[in-house]
Amino acid sequence: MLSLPSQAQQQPNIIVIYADDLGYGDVSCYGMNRIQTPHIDQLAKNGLRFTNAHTTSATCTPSRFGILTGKYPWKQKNTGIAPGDASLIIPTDKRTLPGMLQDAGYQTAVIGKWHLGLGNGDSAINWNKEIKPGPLEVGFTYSFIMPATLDRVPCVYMEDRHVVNLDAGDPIQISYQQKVGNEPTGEENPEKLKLHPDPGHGHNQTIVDSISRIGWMSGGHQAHWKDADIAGDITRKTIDFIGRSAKQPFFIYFATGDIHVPRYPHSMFRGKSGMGLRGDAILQLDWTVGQIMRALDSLGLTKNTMIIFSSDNGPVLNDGYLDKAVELVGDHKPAGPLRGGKYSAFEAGTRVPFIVQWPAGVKGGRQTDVLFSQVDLFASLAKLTGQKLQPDEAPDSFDMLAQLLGNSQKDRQYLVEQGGPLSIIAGGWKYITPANGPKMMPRVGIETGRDQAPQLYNLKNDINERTNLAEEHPDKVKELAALLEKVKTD
Ligand code: NG6
Ligand code: CA
Repeated sequence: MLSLPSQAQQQPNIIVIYADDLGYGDVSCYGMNRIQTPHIDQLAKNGLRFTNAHTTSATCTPSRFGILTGKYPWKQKNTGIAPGDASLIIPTDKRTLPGMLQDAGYQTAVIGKWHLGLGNGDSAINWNKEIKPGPLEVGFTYSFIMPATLDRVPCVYMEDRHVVNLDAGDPIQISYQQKVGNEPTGEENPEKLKLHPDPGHGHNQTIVDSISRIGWMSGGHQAHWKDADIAGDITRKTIDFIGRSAKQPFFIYFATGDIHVPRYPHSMFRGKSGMGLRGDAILQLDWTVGQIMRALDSLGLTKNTMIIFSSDNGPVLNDGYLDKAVELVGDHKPAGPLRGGKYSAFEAGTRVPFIVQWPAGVKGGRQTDVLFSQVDLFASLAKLTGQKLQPDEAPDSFDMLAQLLGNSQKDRQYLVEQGGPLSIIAGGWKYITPANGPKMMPRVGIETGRDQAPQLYNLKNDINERTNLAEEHPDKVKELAALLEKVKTD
């Protein structure tokens, strides 16, 4: 067992690389063999690879809420997938994970996808003026973001409180209710598209960079991002921030848009995976990770930087665009051995790749089956950096520092998953609460995990959740249902 890191090492730089919609089986160190992800594999080789780490939820906004607040998102209203004009859903009167690290002396940055709303909701966001509250009001020293998600307007970057590159003579207007301005839309002008939406999903509103999106936008032409450049742009911003902050501890929440739709990676990667744009986006994601590792190396920061690599929810092939992800997936299993996918209550919804590399504090080349939740990062990193949590802070976050560093194999006592219906895991058993609704989401081709009857799975020997043991073990069902009720009111 490693002893606790020395004083000097207790304030490592911390970079969370948060991929979007990357499945448990989508990188080669988790079983992908159609393409290789050498940089992500290198993290695993130098670090600790988790096989049983979870997001709080099977979609993006709630998982991001969970990681940054240390609170289960389903305990607060309005934490579902946010439209691009949503107001900020993170309370500004409680410490967040980055705010706690600021108190510990860190420079903190969010770079990449935000998708947690902006503004206080008193009036509609005016994209042409200063916008707050936002990342800077919830603990970040610096912010360079895509405000929502790549398939939603506004398709512009924001740096701190302003849209980047905005021409005052071409103001931005956004609506999720009706068309604004005269921009072409996917519905009216499909001939202008380089990537077509799947008619069953929508995504056929305003066209930006020859891709139609969800929502309507006019103006801001000079500020529009180019999808093929996003990975490079945010990687550059990250490396700049590392360079600027190299002398003090820094925390970067690097939320890449890969491999969410619309997938339109740089020409360096397009057509390179043989799996269509989804596979190409995985190659781009791996490149991004490599660039960040290289920058750390060149500044001599690798040894005392903790890199945490993970994803916000499980995989989906067709999430709205005809990008051939379904046709070209072949024998690749994006969720590895797991059942379900993004949106699902089955394991693939929330069990994701999770790797920790920190040469000064984590012995490399190891794997752990310990049950871990991303919501635990708050309390664990507070422990690491010597910050005391107040009773009302990060209420659902457990101190799992020893597990994060590979010094303990003790499972989280229980873990709640949100994939539509809630589930709870404890002692290797998983209970999915009964829920009405369809068993299948035909548009995305994913099983919801819903059933009107209680479901109980023994994950120790049935990781694929095939045999419902609820009838055989009514006492277990009762015990887990009661535990979940207790957690709900904690
Ligand atoms: C869904 C969108 C999907 C994606 C998702 C959010 C439709 C039909 N589907 O509602 O395309 O945007 O929301 O993904 O609109 S997430 O990873 O940001 O949660
Ligand atoms: Ca996502």
